[in-house]
Amino acid sequence: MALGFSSAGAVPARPGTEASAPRPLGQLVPVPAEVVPGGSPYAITSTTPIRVADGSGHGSGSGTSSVSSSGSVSDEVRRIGTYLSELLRPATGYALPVTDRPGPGGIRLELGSPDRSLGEEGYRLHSTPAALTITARAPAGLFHGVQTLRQLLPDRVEADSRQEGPWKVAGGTITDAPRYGYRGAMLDVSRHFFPVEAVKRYIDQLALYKVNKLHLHLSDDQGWRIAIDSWPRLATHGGSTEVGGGPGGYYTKEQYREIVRYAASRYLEVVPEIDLPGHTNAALASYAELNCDGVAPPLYTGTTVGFSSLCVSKPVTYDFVDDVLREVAALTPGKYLHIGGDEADATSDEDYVAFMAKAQAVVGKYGKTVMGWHQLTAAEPVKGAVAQYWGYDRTGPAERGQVADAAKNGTGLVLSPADRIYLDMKYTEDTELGLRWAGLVEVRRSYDWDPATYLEGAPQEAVLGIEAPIWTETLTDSTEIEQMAFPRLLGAAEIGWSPAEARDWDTYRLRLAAQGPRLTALGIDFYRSPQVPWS
Ligand code: TNX
Repeated sequence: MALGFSSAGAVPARPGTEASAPRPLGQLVPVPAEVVPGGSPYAITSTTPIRVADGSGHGSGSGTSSVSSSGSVSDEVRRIGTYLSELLRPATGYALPVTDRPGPGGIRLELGSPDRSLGEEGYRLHSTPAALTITARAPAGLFHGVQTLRQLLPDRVEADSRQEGPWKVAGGTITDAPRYGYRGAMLDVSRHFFPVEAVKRYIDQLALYKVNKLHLHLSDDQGWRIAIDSWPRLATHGGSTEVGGGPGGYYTKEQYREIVRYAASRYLEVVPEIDLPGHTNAALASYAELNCDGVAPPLYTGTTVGFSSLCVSKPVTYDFVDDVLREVAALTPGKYLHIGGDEADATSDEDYVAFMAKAQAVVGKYGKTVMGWHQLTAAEPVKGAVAQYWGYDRTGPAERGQVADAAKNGTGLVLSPADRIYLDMKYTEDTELGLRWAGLVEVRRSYDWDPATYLEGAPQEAVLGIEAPIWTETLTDSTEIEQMAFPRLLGAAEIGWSPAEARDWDTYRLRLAAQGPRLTALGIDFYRSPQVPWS
C-alpha cells in the first residue's frame, strides 16, 4: 500500500447537507492513509445482509489479534459482524442479518487480504453500488474498518431510535493502516472512582476513533481501586474514599476482568498501572507495616502530590510488590504492566533506583513488559522497558536529554506531552474543570505536533506511539470526562493513527467540525472550541 494521500480528506465539512448526499469518503477522523473516491454510492437497505467470510479457510490462522479471546478467527469475524449489525440496527430499523453463506452484495467482512502492508490493524474498504466490502489480514483490521464505515454513514446512525434513511456510503476505496501500534488513552480511576459502566462508555468512545490501548491508573494517594486477595485492605480500606471525601470504590477481580473483556471486544488492550513507590498513601494507610515507622497514615482526599513513599528498606515492601504485581499480571492478558514511578519526591534518589530495579524484575518475572512514567529513565530501565514521557514546555534539557538517551539505548517511548495531550488541562482561562499546571491547551495546540520530532535527540524508531491521559482530580463523572476529552481526544487519535503527510490543522478542523453532530448524537457534550467551524 502506498501511503499516498488524496485530497479527498480535505473536502470541507458540510454536516447537515441534504439527507441523500453521502458524506465525502475522506471525511473521517483519523484521516485514512489513502482515499480514492469514485463511482456511485453503496446503499444499506432493509434487505442488506452482513456477510462474514474467513478468506483463508476456517481457523487457518491468517492472523490473530493479540487482544482477542480464544476461539477461531471465524468466530471473531462473526462477532464483528454482529457488533456492526447491532450498531446499525436501532437507527436504520433494518434486521441486517449476519451470515456466512456466500452470495452477492451486502456488507462484506472478509479476512485474508494478501496486502501485507495492512499489518494486523489495517483494512481496505471498497464501496460500489453492488457491495460494501471491508477486507483485512486480522480481525482488528476488520474492526477498525467497521469504525470507518460507521463514520461514513450519516451522523443519525448513532441514534438509538429509528431515523430516516437513506443510508448511503460514497463510492471509492480507502486503504488504511496505523502509523503507530500504541495509540492509548489513560483514565485515572483513583482520584475519583468510575464505575464499570463509565469505563465501558469511554471504551466505546475510544473505539470509534481507533484507539487501541486503555491505561487504567488503578492506585494513587487518594484511592486503591483493584481487589488484591493477598492484601484485601488495599481495596476495602484504601479504596473507601476519593478526592473531596466521596465514597470512592474499587473493582472486584470479576469487574476488572469484565472491563478487560469489554475492551478486548473493541480491540483495546488494558494497561493496568500500580503507581510505585510514590503515590502510595492509600496502600500505606491500609497496612501499617508498609510504613518505615510502622504507623499507618490517615486516608487522603486532597490533591497535593509527592508526599508518600513505600519503605524501600523493609523486606515486607517487596512481598507487597510481588503479591500485587503477580495478581494484577494474572488478571491482565495484555503485554504491559505499568509501575508508575513518577513524582517519587518522598523517596531518596538512591532508594528510587534500588526500588525500581526490584519492581521491574518482578514485572519481568510475571511475564510482562515494564512500562513507567519517564522518571524511570533516572533509574535503570530494564531491556524492553517503555517510558511514558509526560514533559511539557518547561521540562528542562537535562530531563529531556535523559529520556532521549534512554531511547537511544533501547527504551521505548510513549509520548504524552502534558501541554499537548493531557486531557485534564484547561482549554482556556474560562474552562471550569481541569488543571492548568502544564498550561492552557486549546484544540489546535493539542493537535499540532508530531511524535517523530517531538523529543529532540530521541530516535524515531524508539517512539511506539502516543497516549492521552485524563487525570481526575477535578472530574467526577462521564459528563465531566467527556467535556475535557472531547474534542481533544480525536486529535490524539489522529496523531497516533494517520500518516504525518496526511494531516494538517487546516483540513483537520473541518473534519473535526463534521464530527460534532455525531458526538452530539452519541450524547457527548463536547467543548465547542472557537478554533473549529462547528456547524
Ligand atoms: C501529574 S503525570 C501527575 C499526576 C497528576 C497530574 C495532573 C504524572 C505521571 N503525575 O499525579 O494527576 O499531573 O495533571
